[in-house]
Amino acid sequence: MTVQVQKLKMLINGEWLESSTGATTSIVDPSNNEPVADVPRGSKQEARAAVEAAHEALASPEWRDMDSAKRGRILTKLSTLVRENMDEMARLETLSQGKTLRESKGDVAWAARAFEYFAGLADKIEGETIPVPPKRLDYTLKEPLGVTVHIVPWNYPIAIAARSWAPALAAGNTVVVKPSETTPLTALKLGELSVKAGVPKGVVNVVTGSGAEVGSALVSDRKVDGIIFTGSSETGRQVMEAAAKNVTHVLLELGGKNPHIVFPDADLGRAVRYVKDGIFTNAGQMCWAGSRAFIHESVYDGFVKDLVAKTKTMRLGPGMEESSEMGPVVSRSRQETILGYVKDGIQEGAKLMCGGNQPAEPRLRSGNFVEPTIFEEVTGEMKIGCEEIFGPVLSITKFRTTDEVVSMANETEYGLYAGVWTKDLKTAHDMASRLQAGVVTINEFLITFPSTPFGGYKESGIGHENGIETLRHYTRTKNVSVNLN
Ligand code: TXE
Repeated sequence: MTVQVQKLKMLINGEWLESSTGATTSIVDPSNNEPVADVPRGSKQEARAAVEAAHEALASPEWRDMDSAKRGRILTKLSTLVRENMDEMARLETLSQGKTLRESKGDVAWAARAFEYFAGLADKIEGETIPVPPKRLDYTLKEPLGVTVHIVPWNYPIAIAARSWAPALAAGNTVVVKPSETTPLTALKLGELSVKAGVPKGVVNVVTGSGAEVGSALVSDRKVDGIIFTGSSETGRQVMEAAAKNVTHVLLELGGKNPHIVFPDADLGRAVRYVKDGIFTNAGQMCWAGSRAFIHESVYDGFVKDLVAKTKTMRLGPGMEESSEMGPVVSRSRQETILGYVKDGIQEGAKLMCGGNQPAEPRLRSGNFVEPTIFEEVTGEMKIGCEEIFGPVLSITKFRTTDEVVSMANETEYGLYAGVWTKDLKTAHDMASRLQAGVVTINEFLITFPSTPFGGYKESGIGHENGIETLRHYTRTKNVSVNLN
């Protein structure tokens, strides 16, 4: 298929601009590494201009004094526009990120739902009155935080952009979004749709460019009031350090090394399907991937046999092809890193059950494909047992007792997501309370709604995305104390 290379611009202060340096970045299709778009490579200058535009828009009567119900209506319109443009947006996502079209459509639908959910909250952000001694009145005002910077990664470009863009606007903030340098296409489209939906000039800015230049300039800017970052723990630390210099509020969503725990009484057929999808969806490039599976010894052999058999039948292929069940990983360098982890696993003594290579099919050689891979006999000391691989590699370990599995599951530095498989209510809730993870799912996996809080324990992050709870990150509380004497 021949793809017309699109030449795109970035959105700053209501205008579509090239980089002041004239530099561009070529966006490539991970299934064949052919160019699909040219995007401006912004510089510090554009980062500063975008923050300045957002800062001015914050004080403009058009936005500052807008009825919160009208903000809600704009977000509803945006949600509708996202739905109307679903096919094009899903195509853009798959072309640059690699995931299957079916997954991209799911992500675009999720983004539309996020705008709809926060549209409904825009006029329900309330302060409170607080009882104080007589002849006094005390109340709180919930004000917008200010200018929020959103640093978005490449694994869920549209969904992750939407989940912070939506509450930020609902609460009356102005936003500067920096998409990943590899996958900026859907964020630019979302910028275009925001303007169409009626977002005033400067309220939404989308600056394309590298993390090292544009990202670091944005997170170090003194006029920024909040940073919402999703990415690696290492970059998250750098963002936090930069934010500390200006005492800027941060919301961080970082990595994960998430366990499935399969008890013998579980619906094992269902558990096999979800353990498989929990690591091979999005070619495993997910902070919430179920990259470790702990299986009870009494059902271990049958479970692993079934899982490996089902995994071996998976069809790899370009995300644009209907028949593909798993697409490529996002870049050559990610492919090399993942295959490096496979070598480490073999060297450290884990047993490779399937996959572990690039696929042999000649037509897939030009893309960044990695076979769905399963290791067993993995321990928490092995690299593949404790580090975030961010690829289609599952580590399996046998367990005997509940105490033992809780201790193994909690052993890593991460604590984002965990899946428990059992029909026993007591076991389910006992595990929910003992697992160190921000989200625990029971007989379910890879599920999150715009209405349910999502955040990590330990090095998986600070604060929560989604749900009413996330609005804390987008508002300031002002206390007003009145003397009525
Ligand atoms: O992430 P980075 P990378 C994890 C995953 C993956 C690893 C590396 O383990 O293998 O991170 O991926 C921007 N100041 N996750 O290198 O660098 C960058 O431009 C400000 C987990 O791609 O964290 C991009 O927009 N911004 C994760 C975003 O940060 C900076 C999703 C993420 O890039 C910056 C992605 C800087 N100094 C990777 N440097 C998840 N939690 O889902 C980079 N960026």
